[in-house]
Amino acid sequence: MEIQLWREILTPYDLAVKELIVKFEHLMQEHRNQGQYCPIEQVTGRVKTIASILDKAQKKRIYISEIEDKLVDIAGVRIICQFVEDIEKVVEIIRRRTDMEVIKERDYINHMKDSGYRSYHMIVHYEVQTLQGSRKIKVEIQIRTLAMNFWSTIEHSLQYKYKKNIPDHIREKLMNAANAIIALDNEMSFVRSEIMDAQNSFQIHTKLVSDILNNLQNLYGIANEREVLKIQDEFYRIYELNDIDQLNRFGRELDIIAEGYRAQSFSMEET
Ligand code: 0O2
Repeated sequence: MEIQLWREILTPYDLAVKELIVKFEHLMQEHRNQGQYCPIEQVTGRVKTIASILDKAQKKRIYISEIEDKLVDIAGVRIICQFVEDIEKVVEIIRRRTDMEVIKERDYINHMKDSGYRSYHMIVHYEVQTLQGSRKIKVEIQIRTLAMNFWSTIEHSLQYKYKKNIPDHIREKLMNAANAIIALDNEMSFVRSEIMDAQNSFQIHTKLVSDILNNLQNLYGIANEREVLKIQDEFYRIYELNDIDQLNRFGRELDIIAEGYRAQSFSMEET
């Protein structure tokens, strides 16, 4: 097949990957904005290279004409989580979405592959709009922890280096490492709630400070400057105390003051 034709075939796959990355990143942002813990730590994606598509097709004895139907990972999105428990949460989020239709799931988390590989795979149908109209694209979503991803990246590079024939002594080391990853993820699960609490309070603090600064900035336009400076100094004093309850109280009081000024400026506009 001509290279140009391949590019045309792969264009909607590229669009699907880009759109899905934007959507998952937006989901992360939404969690942050609401001061909620997000089960997604990082999202990446790629379209398989032509060489890799041909290689896989040859290995699986797939005709070129059947590639789009039978190769399910031409478009791939990878979602990295901090904790094993987050994987199930992400799977649920994907199952509930109406813009992705799950057509296959593979649980290599509870059913580790012989290589030691662990990850949760979901194949979804995702619709993109192209110049030629709408197209349903198959996308493979791989969901795994940071630790699983570390193992898989190293093992993938070794597969490449040894052309898929990794020597036995290295295989053994990789198996040991895979077991260590299981132990590490289990250990981390014990401290998950502690870490989530710490991250949550950090996010809540960041959102609170950002809301206060916004309110202060808006006050400059409508309130007496001397009074705003006084409120600002009070904010600095409370901020330095590093006490979330006091900061919360200050935020609520500032909301009431800002609301009062806004109401005043509206009534002045009306008269
Ligand atoms: P690449 O280079 O990442 O694209 P099947 O559905 O069983 O007929 P397939 O498509 O190989 O065959 O499915 P499987 O086993 O679920 O693998 C899909 C992808 O998962 C692979 O794509 C890898 O990305 C990843 N994967 C599966 N097994 C392993 C493994 O042992 N080690 C690592 N590092 N990754 C693995 P590709 O096309 O093989 O590779």
